[in-house]
Amino acid sequence: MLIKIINPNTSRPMTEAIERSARAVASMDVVAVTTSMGPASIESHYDEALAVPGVLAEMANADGYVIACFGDPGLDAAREAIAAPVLGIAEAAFHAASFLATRFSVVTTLTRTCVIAERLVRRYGFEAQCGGVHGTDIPVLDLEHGGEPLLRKIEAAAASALSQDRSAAIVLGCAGMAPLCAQLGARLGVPVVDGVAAAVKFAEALASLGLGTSRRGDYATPPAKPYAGFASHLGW
Ligand code: 5HY
Repeated sequence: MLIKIINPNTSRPMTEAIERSARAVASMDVVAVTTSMGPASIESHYDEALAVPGVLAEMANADGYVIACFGDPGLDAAREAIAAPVLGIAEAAFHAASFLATRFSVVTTLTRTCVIAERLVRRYGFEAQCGGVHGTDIPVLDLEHGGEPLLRKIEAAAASALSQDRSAAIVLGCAGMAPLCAQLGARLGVPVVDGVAAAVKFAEALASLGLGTSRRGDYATPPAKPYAGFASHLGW
């Protein structure tokens, strides 16, 4: 069985980092792909909107899918598009963290994206478990360079989130933070959840159970119709 991980931004180095993190935990075959269209990084509502067609164009030829951007862009549309299980890294990380602590905090990139994560917390029903979403104002693509100063900045933000929110686990709010997960966990002494790894394991679990997205109700295949312009090849 194959799990396909889709990086909704067009950064190949970030896709490679995502694939390394996924391979480190996967039991099934995994492949990470970079979308052929969209923003270099996703740090706004506008970026997120323009990332979705690229995600949908990749929904084929796998037994499970992971959308590797913390806004879970296009998750519902992707679940309509294909019967195989589709996991967003934010939703997967929230579920994983909720098994590990009664309250968790999210540490993400630009403060302006915190509202996107806060909306997902509400949408997925984790208001009671999520103590807060905290920005570090680290641009997404800066994560590709890694390094001690960046690690220290995220560690400091996580440490203050734990005390401010009285939480006991950290959710990393960007796929680009996946390579830092183990080091942060060792330094903070609490569970640190990387959504890429969590989503890969949940996708494997569902695929191995032979379970996929329901074809009944709102996730049923969309009604057939012509699509124009750049979407012409995305129609039914
Ligand atoms: C991500 N952006 O995981 C999100 C993180 C964010 O390009 N990959 C991106 O800041 O929302």
